[in-house]
Amino acid sequence: MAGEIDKKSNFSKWYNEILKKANIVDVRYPVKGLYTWHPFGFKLRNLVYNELKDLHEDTGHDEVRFPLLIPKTNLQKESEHVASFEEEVFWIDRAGKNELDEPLALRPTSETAMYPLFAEWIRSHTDLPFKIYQVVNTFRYETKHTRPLIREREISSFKEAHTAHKGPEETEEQIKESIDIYSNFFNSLGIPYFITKRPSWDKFPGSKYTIAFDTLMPDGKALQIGTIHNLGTNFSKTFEVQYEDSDGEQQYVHQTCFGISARSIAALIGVHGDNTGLALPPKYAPTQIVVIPIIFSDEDEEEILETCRNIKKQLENKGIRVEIDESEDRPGRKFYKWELKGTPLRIEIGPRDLENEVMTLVRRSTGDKKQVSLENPVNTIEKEFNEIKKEMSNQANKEFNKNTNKVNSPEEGVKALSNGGAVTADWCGTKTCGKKLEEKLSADILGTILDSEAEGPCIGCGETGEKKILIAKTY
Ligand code: A5A
Ligand code: MG
Ligand code: ZN
Repeated sequence: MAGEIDKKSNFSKWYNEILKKANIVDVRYPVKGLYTWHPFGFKLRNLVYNELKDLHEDTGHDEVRFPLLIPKTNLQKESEHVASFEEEVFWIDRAGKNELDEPLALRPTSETAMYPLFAEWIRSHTDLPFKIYQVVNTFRYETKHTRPLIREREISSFKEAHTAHKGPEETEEQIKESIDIYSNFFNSLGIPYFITKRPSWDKFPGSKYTIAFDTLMPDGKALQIGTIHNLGTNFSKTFEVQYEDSDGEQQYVHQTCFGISARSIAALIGVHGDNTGLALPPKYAPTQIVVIPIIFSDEDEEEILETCRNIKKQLENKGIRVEIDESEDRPGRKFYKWELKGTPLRIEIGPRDLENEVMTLVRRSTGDKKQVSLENPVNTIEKEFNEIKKEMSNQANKEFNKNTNKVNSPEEGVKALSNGGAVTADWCGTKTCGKKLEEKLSADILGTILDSEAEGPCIGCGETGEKKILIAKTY
């Protein structure tokens, strides 16, 4: 992006600029919080979501599609759920000239759309576990600062999964599986994350508890990129979702739900991008390789182009997404254009390369350049892709770990958080102390680190520490 905007010191501006320059989304739709995907952005989105869908399918979740509109009485059945979403719901109460008999809500999430039908679909213990997901748009009238992909009012790419089980043990097993699915997903994107159990005051409305994935964005703020909720029997009692157990008794199912949005794309862009533009792991780049002929004279032209096309064909036959840039632009201009789009690998072929029977490879992530034989390009490229992926993950992890530090007092916390990032601390586990701590640090308790134990006393009140918590400023 001509290197003008610095990602770290001016993240908001960098982010908006990259969404525009790299053709991810257009923000000029005339309704606040609604954004339009460009073709390039949507290709990237689909590559990422195909992985997410595969991970669900591979673990036995089947895709469904429920309607967008929820009757008011259904939405309002679960009291804790509706109380929390009340302020965020868009309503339809008219159609043409007529007022509707019953207002319809645009789904803010689909529990109350789905579970009345779960009561019909689930009859017997042989129907369990029951595992479905859908990728849809949902609507929330967000009052905090809206941002493309990060805080949308039309959550354009909402993946929500919903499961039902016989009892609490099976439900805990499902939570573990969902944590695995999300871990695999973010590992594959090279996005580092914390997994925490949200404090009671920040759990999903209507759930017993919430497990959340958070990453750190370049401005040092934490972004919640996925959540997993144990719903217990709260919703099944409300919507009468029962099954007949092996003794012929009626039992309420135990439920979970878990969601991911386009925040996963925002994180991918934010974590790996740099002042030149996007940087994408090979698996997710709409164009994985660009081949650039370096032509100095008419004499060389034909043979160079021939070689470029030949390489392209060999790679394409293996399903690698590759393009040749045969435009009239000068090479430097081409390099810049494909770097901005995050193309992970550039192949340059010029007269010198031909002479030596090599091609020049340039990695987007590091700028590293090397010559490799023209023989067997598929093998070479597959190896390159693996290394690039590893390198990008390592780089992201390094940054993430550098920005996560243990503190032993609120003062240390304030100081550490002033540079952005997250801090870990020992905590007594009480809400009053937690709330005070959040105020003192002007930051949020993301939650308790799973399976952690405190090493010392609570940094808030000095009482016995129970758990290790993560604290960060958040979006
Ligand atoms: N039914 C469950 C899964 C649910 O709705 N959970 S949730 O409210 O936590 O949302 C799931 C995920 O969607 C969140 O973890 C967050 O990453 C993302 N999300 C929430 N609100 C969003 C918004 N306004 N814009 C973009 N993403 C959002
Ligand atoms: Mg909310
Ligand atoms: Zn305390």
